[in-house]
Amino acid sequence: MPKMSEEKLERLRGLDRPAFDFADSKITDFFMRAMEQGYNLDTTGFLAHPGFFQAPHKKELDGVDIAIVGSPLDLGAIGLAGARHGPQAAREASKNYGPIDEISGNIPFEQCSIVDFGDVEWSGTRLDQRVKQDIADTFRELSQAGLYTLNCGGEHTTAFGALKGLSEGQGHEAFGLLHIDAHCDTMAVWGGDEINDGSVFRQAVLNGFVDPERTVQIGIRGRSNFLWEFSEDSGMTIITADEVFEKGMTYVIDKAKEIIGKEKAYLSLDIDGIDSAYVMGTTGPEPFGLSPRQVRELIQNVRDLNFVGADLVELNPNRDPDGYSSHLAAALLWELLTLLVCCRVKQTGGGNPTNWT
Ligand SMILES: [Mn+2]
Repeated sequence: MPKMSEEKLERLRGLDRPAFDFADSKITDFFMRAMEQGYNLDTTGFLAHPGFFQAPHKKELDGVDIAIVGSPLDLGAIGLAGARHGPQAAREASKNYGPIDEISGNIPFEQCSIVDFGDVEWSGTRLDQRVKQDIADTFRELSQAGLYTLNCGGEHTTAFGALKGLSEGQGHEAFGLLHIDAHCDTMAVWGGDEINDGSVFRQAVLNGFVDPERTVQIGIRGRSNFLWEFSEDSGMTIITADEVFEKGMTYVIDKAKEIIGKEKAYLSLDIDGIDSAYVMGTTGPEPFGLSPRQVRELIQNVRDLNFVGADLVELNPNRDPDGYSSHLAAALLWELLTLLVCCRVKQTGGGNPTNWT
């Protein structure tokens, strides 16, 4: 093997810079500022800020742009229990994500004040009390304070509480909905619970939180398609997983934008929308679904819409012994957070950095 010339070695040694002395000074500035406040690049040990993406855990909302909230609930999950452990598993995995928005090169924590609000606190054991009261009250408070919200479930039923709170906090707004899922979740009341993780969006429409004509449901497939008549009857647009593969992502993205439009919207990501070959750590895994790249592409290409809230639901760590589903969930939560930051910055102009102290 030929020896490297002294000149070449000299040139290469000249490229060796100290840690955090990046050519892009805004990255250096971020690390200098955030690390002084306890943000840590080495996430293996005890962290000063153990919240989502090391966002500061705060309850006071003054000056805050975006709150990430955990909803540890699985009482209304049809199928497997365990999604109540989703928020904590996603938090743990999220420590390894951030701080850069890969598309713009911006740092969300420098653009917006982001907090981990913690988990919704339960006032009792009943499902409808937790959803219609505890979750809804939490999100109404955040919405009335003008915040955008990112909910981490928990079962999909938690989205009903988040939508109720956001809608009521904003003068009973009916949101457009970008819904990624294997299932439409618009079934009829079955048994005792009016709202469960199979009926969330029928109930969200019937309560006026979601406009079905501004709703698109993407990735639908599987054994239970006979349950989703309400989606078609109410005017929702369904794009099945097969159609996504046949028509391609450009078609899906254009269609979603056309249907949702520029009014306020909500993005709900059920992680079972992704193929069970990638995600078995979920309540109702389904094969023949979307790839993680397709879901990421979709989230990254709707930044010009007007999302005021989003969620990632149905992560079930009990079915995720190797932690892969949690790892992917955290990566997708980061994409959802950057989406909300982009939408927020369009409204506020940005320039409101996160403070950890
Ligand atoms: Mn669902």
